[in-house]
Amino acid sequence: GHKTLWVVCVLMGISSLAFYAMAMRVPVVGAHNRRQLTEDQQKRLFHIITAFITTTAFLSYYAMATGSGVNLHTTVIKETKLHVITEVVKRQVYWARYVDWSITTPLLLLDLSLLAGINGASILVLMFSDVVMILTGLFAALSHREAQGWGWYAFACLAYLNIVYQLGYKGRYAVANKDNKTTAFFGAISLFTLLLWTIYPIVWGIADGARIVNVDGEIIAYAVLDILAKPVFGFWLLLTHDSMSRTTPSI
Ligand code: RET
Repeated sequence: GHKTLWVVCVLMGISSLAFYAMAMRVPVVGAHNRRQLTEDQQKRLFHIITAFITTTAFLSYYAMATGSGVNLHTTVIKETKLHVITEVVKRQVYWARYVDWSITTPLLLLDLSLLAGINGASILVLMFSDVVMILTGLFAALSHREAQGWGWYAFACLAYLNIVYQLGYKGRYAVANKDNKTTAFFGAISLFTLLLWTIYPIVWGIADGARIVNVDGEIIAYAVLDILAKPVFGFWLLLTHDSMSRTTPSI
């Protein structure tokens, strides 16, 4: 478990450096005209947002690997009618994940929103639902009673369904105004995102919630998901976006 946390920490650090280097290579001075300047600034925005995402994950994995982002949490399993607790279960809760996710998942949605050209109000709705999803997920993880925890989990799932709706319908509607390449690329990367994100609540349910999988298994599952959702997503987005704006004239 511990080794995995360090490996991901290093990977996130290296990806961040790569994204900052890529951001610096986007020219913002010496543009030929105003439109070119705006396009370069927009491009740099994607690079910066994506670099922030992996930087946050780097810090959170550093916290988890060194043992500062984790708490030993007690859940009541059995109690008598007079509320005498007769059975508890203790498990590590890596709360640093939720701090990471509350910053990075809105930024991931911002990347996708800017790609699709979703309007400001819908971006706000997406980000609000996202923060609700992560914070109610944190409350689920920190519950001392199982039923209470599943209640929070249900609220988080509702918020997630709204994200799927907003991105799936509003996103597709907005991107239809853009060129064919952008539409196709948004279709692919948003599908990748939604499929990947759907695995998180499943892992949570099996590991954190039902405790069928132990803490080591949980660490490995989230590690794989986080690498796909952040560095792999990031390189895919930036490299594709770079090559698209080189070949398609923007109108
Ligand atoms: C929780 C538990 C409660 C129910 C739901 C969840 C969803 C979490 C998601 C997390 C995505 C994280 C990403 C991290 C980036 O690296 C909080 C697990 C619905 C969708 C993409």
